[in-house]
Amino acid sequence: MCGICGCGQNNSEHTHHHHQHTHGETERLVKVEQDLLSKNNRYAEQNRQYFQQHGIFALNFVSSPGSGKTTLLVETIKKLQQQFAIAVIEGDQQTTHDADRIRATGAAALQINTGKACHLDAHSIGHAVTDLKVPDSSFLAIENVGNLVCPSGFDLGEAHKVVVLSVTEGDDKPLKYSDMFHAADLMIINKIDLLPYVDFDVEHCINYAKQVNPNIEILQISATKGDNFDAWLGWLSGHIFAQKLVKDCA
Ligand SMILES: Nc1nc2c(ncn2[C@@H]2O[C@H](COP(=O)(O)OP(=O)(O)OP(=O)(O)O)[C@@H](O)[C@H]2O)c(=O)[nH]1
Ligand SMILES: [Mg+2]
Repeated sequence: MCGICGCGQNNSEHTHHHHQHTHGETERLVKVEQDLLSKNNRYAEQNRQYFQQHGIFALNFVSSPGSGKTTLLVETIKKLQQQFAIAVIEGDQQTTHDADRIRATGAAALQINTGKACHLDAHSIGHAVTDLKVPDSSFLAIENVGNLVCPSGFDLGEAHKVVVLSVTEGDDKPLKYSDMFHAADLMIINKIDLLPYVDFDVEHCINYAKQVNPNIEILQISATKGDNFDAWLGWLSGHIFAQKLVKDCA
C-alpha cells in the first residue's frame, strides 16, 4: 500500500521512485509507513469516540473508480433524508463533482481533494466533521478515493467500511484485492441490472469474498434501477437507529 507509492508523505514532497531501494532505504520506508499508520490510528480513535458520543453513524465507502458510490449515496439520500439528518464527506484526488452531486439533493457535503494521495486519512476527516458541523444522531457517509488498495489500511474512525463492487469489474476482485474485502464489513454488489450483459458469476464472487472474510455481509443491488434497494435502506436505517439509541441511553 502507501509504503510502496509513498503517498502518505507530505504531498508536496511526493515523488514516485523508479529505482531499486537499498536495504537501508527499505527499512526507512517501512518505519515511515508504521509511523504514519500509528499516527492515523490515533486520529481514527478520536473520531470514533466523537461519533459514538454524538450518535453519528459513520460509514466509509471504498471501491475502485466508478463502481457507483456517489450514485448509491445520492439515491440513498433521496430516500432517507426525511427520516435522518445526513452529511457527506467526499474524497477525490481532483474536482468537486461528487460533492456537487450530493449538494444537489439538499444534503450537506464537503469535498476533500487529496491531490496525489490515493486515500483519505483520519486527521482530515476530523477537520471535515468540524467544518461540516455534522449534526448529532445523523448518518455520516464518507466516500473514499476510488482505489481498491490504499484506503484499506487507513481507519477513519468509521463504524464499518462498505466495499462497493460493480459487476463490470469482474467476480475475482475479492481475491485479487483481498485486503480491502478483509477490512470491509459489508460488500455491496452494484449494477446487477447489467448482469445479463457481462460474464460475472455472483456465486463465485460471494464465495471469494467469504474466503477472505467469512463474516462479511453481502447485498446485491442496482443503484440506478432500484433493484433490491430496500434491503440496503433497511440495513442502513437499522444501524443509524442503533447508534442513536446507544447515545440516548448513555
Ligand atoms: N447500469 C448501472 N449503472 C450504474 C449503477 N450505479 C452507478 N452507475 C453508473 O456508473 C457510473 C459511475 O457512477 P459513480 O456513482 O460516479 O461512481 P463512483 O464510484 O462514485 O466513481 P468515483 O467517485 O469516480 O470513484 C455512472 O455513469 C453511473 O450512472 C447501476 O446500478 N447500474
Ligand atoms: Mg464518486
